[in-house]
Amino acid sequence: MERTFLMVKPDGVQRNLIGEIVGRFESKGFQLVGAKLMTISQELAEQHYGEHKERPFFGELVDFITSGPVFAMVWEGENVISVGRLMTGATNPKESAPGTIRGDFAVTVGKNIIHGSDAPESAVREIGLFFKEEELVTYDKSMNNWIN
Ligand code: YYY
Ligand code: MG
Repeated sequence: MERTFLMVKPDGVQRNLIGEIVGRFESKGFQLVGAKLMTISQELAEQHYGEHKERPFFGELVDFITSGPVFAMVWEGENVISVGRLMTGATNPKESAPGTIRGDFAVTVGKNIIHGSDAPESAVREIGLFFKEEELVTYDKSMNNWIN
């Protein structure tokens, strides 16, 4: 089953949105297979956002993502990577549709509440950066027969 890495960023944690965000993915029918509240080190932040190293906002992005605890998660389900991105909404909240997490809760691109992997390769890479294999729990939910 497909997996993705999702993370409530420091602004989302401070704004008490962990439950709201977890609830949306649970209600949708995806399955949580790993989660932890943690503070990201400078090194992990630079690795996670490595693709943006040359971008002008890189320094601010790393400062922001290390500025307070985040809630890191792995979710599983059919098409969870692309659907997770749809539920997250456009990167810049001024373009995120209402009904998406960023559309409903964020105003500015620098504080856009949530991270989600954008492709199968980045999902595998990001899950590996944040979680050890033994921290991920594979389990059956009988409810899945009513979803998939
Ligand atoms: O994957 P996603 O988070 O939607 O966007 P990315 O293009 O990967 O950028 C990562 C992160 O960087 C974004 O969530 C906010 C920040 N950022 C920014 O501060 N300013 C920009 N112009 C673009 C992105
Ligand atoms: Mg991205």
